[in-house]
Formats: sequence, C-alpha cells, structure tokens
Amino acid sequence: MSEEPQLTGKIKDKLIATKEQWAKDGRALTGQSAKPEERLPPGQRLTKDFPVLDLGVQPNLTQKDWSISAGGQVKNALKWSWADFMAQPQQTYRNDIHCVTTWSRYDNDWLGVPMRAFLAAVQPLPSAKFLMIKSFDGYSTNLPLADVDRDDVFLGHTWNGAGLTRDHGGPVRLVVPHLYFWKSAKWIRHITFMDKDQPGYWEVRGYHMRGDPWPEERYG
Ligand SMILES: Nc1nc2c(c(=O)[nH]1)N[C@H]1C(S)=C(S)[C@@H](COP(=O)(O)O)O[C@H]1N2
Ligand SMILES: [Mo]
Repeated sequence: MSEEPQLTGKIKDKLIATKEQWAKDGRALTGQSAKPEERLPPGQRLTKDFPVLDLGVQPNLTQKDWSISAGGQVKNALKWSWADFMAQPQQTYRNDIHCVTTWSRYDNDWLGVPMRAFLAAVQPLPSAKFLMIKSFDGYSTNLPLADVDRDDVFLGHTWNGAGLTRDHGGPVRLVVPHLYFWKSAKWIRHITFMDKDQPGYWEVRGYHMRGDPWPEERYG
C-alpha cells in the first residue's frame, strides 16, 4: 500500500451543501444553448483570475510522492512515477475553462502529457467505455472514454509558464477543457476503466454524468 499524503485544510461542508442545493434548484440554468464559436457558454461570465475550487482539503504532494495508476478493463494495468510521466511526450495547450459555478477563464496555457499517450500505454479493452478518476484528496469524477480519447485532453503539470501549484492540483491534474471543470480532477491518482458508467463525487450530488457546457449539462 502506498502512503496516504497529508491533507491541509478542512472539508468545506457548507460549500458542499450549497452546491448540492444548487443542483436541486437548477441554479444558473438559462434554458438557452450556444455554439462553441460564441466562445462563452450559456449562463457563464468571464473572469480574469483563477479561482480555487475544491472540497477544502488539499494533499501535500511532492513530485516524489505523486504517481498515476490505471486498472479495471485494461490490457496493461500500470503505474507511472513522476519520472515515468515526465519521460512521456510533452505538449503545449491553450484552452478556455468553464466552471459550473458560472466562471469562465480564457486562454490558459498549459504543458502536459497527452491523454492519448496514457491511453496508448494502458490499452483499454473493447469493453471499457467509462472512466472513474480518483484523486489524492478523496475526490472522484466519471467520464465517458470518448471524452478523454481526444487531442485536447491531457495530464497537465505546468500552467501559464510555472509548475502547477498545489491549490490548482499540482503536481499533476487532468484537463478536459470541453466539459465543465469539475471533470478536470486535481491531484490525479488513479483511473479505473469501466464497462458501465458510475457517478463520482459531484455526480452523486446531482451533477451531470457528462457535463457539456454548451447544452448546459450542469445537473442530471
Ligand atoms: N481532486 C479534486 N479535483 C477537483 C476538485 C476537487 O475538489 N478535488 N474540484 C473540481 C471543481 S468543482 C472545479 S471547478 C475545478 C477547480 O479547479 P481550480 O481550483 O484549479 O480552479 O477542479 C475540479 N477538480
Ligand atoms: Mo466546480
């Protein structure tokens, strides 16, 4: 068993309860749809800073403590250390972030490892259709395999020219820019490949199984 990292902070029970209530109330739903050419999805507003959103506990991880592993419906269950990870192809990305709490942030510059490099190493079985992502803070989120098997999805370690800070999920977070940002798990730890979809942390609490911002898949 690997050691559990120390967690800094306290679970934000109030914030979690508020967000759960938003799902019940359908908060921020406009009933309108928009097209990606319009750049700002319905019900979103632009911000220039980079808000921090999580459960309130942040793992104290060094590059040495961090690793990513995969299991479930795969041909090659694996575990990458930081060195294994950094030996993978690196790529730059620029994207927009859309958080379900209604802030959006344009033009984020990233450096990371393409998710397709990870998938190529893992070799999901034909039965694998969904992923459950697990993080070092106990967070989880689910995604269809088709939504990570894309050119714009990556495991990010650098944001706007500097190593990803702990509050934004450093050393490594998942980035899935075409879905609401709660799918972009910070402090990513393990990916389970599954034949059936299962809800993660927010999905259990009323949030959408997929989370496409254009048709406002906020709640489900
Ligand atoms: N491990 C983990 N990842 C997480 C979260 C979390 O609580 N724990 N929160 C999610 C939510 S709700 C959002 S909006 C984004 C926020 O990322 P940021 O703090 O870098 O802005 O991270 C997502 N990934
Ligand atoms: Mo969020």
